[in-house]
Amino acid sequence: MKTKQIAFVGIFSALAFAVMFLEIPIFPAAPFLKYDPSEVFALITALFMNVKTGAIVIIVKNVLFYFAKSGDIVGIIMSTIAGVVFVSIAAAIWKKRKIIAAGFVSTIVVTCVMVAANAIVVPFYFKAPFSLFVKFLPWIVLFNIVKFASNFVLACFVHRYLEKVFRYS
Ligand code: RBF
Repeated sequence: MKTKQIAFVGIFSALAFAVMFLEIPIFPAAPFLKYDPSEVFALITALFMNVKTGAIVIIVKNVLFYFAKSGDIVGIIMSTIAGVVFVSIAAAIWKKRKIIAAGFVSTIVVTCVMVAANAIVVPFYFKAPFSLFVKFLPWIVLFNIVKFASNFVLACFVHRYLEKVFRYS
């Protein structure tokens, strides 16, 4: 790892870790789905560095959060899967200068992946029949679309701001 890469991971993992404490359950019908904007900092890292470094930011902030607050390994694993999928796809397409496509494709793919992950995890997590997952399904779809579309738009603004800062520094 180069020095600049280490600095990026340190600063952006710390920022991502800090905002993860927000944990807003945006849909009361599915309170285990909690919104936070931490993926914004991982996506920014992936754009200024590379996809692998962005994924490292996701893993570092989630491991820190597991020990600092959550203690819920299932939630952390779900958050890590979603974060890595979102950042990898969004950054890869963004780098081909297709920013609108990056937002749409990453949000749709991460939503599909998380529907599949929830289909496996929800019955075990709540020790309930598969029908509970079906009940939660509309909220899972809506949550992932709202969360990742919002975080993508936020990342666009932060990225534009940082590009100016880095240009004049
Ligand atoms: N996070 C997501 O971004 N998308 C999901 O679909 C998702 N599903 C989850 C399912 C379960 C059963 C749990 C416990 C967590 C899930 N999470 C998901 C993570 C959650 O929103 C939150 O980020 C973590 O619990 C850490 O606060």
